[in-house]
Amino acid sequence: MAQANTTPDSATRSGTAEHGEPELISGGHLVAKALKAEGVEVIYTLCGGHIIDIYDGCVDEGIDVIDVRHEQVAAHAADAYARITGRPGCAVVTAGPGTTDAVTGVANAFRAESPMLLIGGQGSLSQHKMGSLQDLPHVDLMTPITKFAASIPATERVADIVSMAFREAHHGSPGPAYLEIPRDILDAKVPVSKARIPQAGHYRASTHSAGDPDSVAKLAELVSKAEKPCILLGSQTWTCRATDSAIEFVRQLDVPAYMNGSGRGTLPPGDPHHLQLSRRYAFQNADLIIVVGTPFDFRMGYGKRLSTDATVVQIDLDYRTVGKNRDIDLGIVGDAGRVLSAVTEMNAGNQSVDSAQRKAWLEELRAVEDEAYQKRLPRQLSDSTPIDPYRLVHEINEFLTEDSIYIGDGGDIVTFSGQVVQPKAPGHWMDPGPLGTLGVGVPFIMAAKQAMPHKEIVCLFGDGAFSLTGWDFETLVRFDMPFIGIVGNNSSMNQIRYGQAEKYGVDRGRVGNTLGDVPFGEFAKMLGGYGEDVSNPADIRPAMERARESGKPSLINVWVDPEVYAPGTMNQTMYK
Ligand SMILES: Cc1ncc(C[n+]2csc(CCOP(=O)(O)OP(=O)(O)O)c2C)c(N)n1
Repeated sequence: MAQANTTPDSATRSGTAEHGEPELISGGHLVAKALKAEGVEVIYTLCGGHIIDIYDGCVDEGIDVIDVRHEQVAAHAADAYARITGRPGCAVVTAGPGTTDAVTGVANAFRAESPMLLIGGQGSLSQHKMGSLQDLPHVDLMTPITKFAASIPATERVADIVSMAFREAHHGSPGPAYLEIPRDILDAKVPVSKARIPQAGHYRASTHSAGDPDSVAKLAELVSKAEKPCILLGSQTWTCRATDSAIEFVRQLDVPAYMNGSGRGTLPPGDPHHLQLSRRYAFQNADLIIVVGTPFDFRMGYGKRLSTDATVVQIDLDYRTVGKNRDIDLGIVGDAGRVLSAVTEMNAGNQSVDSAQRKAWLEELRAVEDEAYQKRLPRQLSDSTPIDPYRLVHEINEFLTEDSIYIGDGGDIVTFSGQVVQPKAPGHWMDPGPLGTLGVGVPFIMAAKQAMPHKEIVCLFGDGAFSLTGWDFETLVRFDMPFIGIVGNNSSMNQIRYGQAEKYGVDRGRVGNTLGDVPFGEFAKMLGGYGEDVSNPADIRPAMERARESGKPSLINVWVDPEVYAPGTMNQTMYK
């Protein structure tokens, strides 16, 4: 894979001490040193005169520079890099339009609790409020969608404030931070001795808090006494890297598990405790429901889908999430891994867990699960043309290996995949998160391939979603980042079309959501990738195999039936 398109200079630009002069360092080089201390290995960027000194610093620090074609892509890639690596992702954009272009990516990271840092340029402080090129109130713009937004007032403070941003980004549930650096502050050189340059591992504390011990003990008791418990492993299961603790918990205490968001893949498909299609039933019939690291937001019907008779326990990194929208019986603010491990340990050898009862409960859920699966199976195996979206997502699920990171970027087509595609390993499922942003696919691929070059990346796009950020397919070609892309092409924004047609009738329901018949395989070829067009269900798998073999960024354009919709779209579940 092509790494940074930069070559380190042999001489450091930080200013060599000569003739007794103090060693000098510029703001951009201080940024790079602070990024390096945090373990940031790459920045995503689109250039501008306000920020070039940061690139120069990155050259010295050996930080890769991935230059993209739209700042939204840079910000989404930084978000994805943070999710995949557990280290902050960083995007660097120029002042004004560069920063406003990045807003969507930062907003997405905010709702997804992803600790990315956006660094943006600004006109020189010496021209403050004079109408300098690309001047905007960036900090005001960013404040509501970040955990921390600030302007850096002095070159000496640059690295210090970058490390402050990282502290803030990791506090409680993680999230994005934004720093504006005026051009003269970035370019100025100051004596190294006057700048605080925080050293790796010496400027922030571990955030793995264990939760209130009394509450943890209470949870251990509830689990041991429950007859029909279940657990929902949400995104923070992955954020906290709590997957091993979660697996131990469900296996040792015999608790059926459901997964959502980045928590998908915590248990492998086929695991006796891995359940998916019986969730609604479990939430109605369980006597104990443990919700880990996911809010009672629209994805949970704001908590309304949980039986009012069940004992509900919520574990979250953020105190503001616990008990929000729905009453709970027990709340624990803490790290999912620490809490679950403590509960497992407290119950080790506990005889009060009635294994026969648990077995019967698991069998009850498995029967519900199997019935739902059998009902859907004919659609998954359908040979009809145009292709049933269920068949497409079934083929993708069969195609994934333990080393495939799956990314979903689209509307209805991705709703289908949410029902059928099961990642085979923890951290191998990526979606935008609760902001539901279309266009994350290409940048998420970029970050996943950069962070995990040995992994295979498989991305399912809607044709609408791909079109938002698709030009950065070229960036994937330029940096030699192979992946298998599948476009579920229905020439429409179908998820919106359904609700419109229901409300206004079929003809009026077509307004504003109809796309052209774009053969995206040709688009991939035009930009130097691999592409194919598929209209027959039997050709899906061989086309994906050829894309895998090609070793190139690829798009398999699959024409799917525009007249069928996923159940979630038909129920308009997302608005309820
Ligand atoms: C950036 C952004 N703009 C608009 C929307 C609203 N939206 C949700 S689903 C959808 C349709 C997506 O179409 P496509 O990706 O082709 O998938 P399909 O629903 O057709 O399967 C739209 C426009 C959104 N979620 N994100």
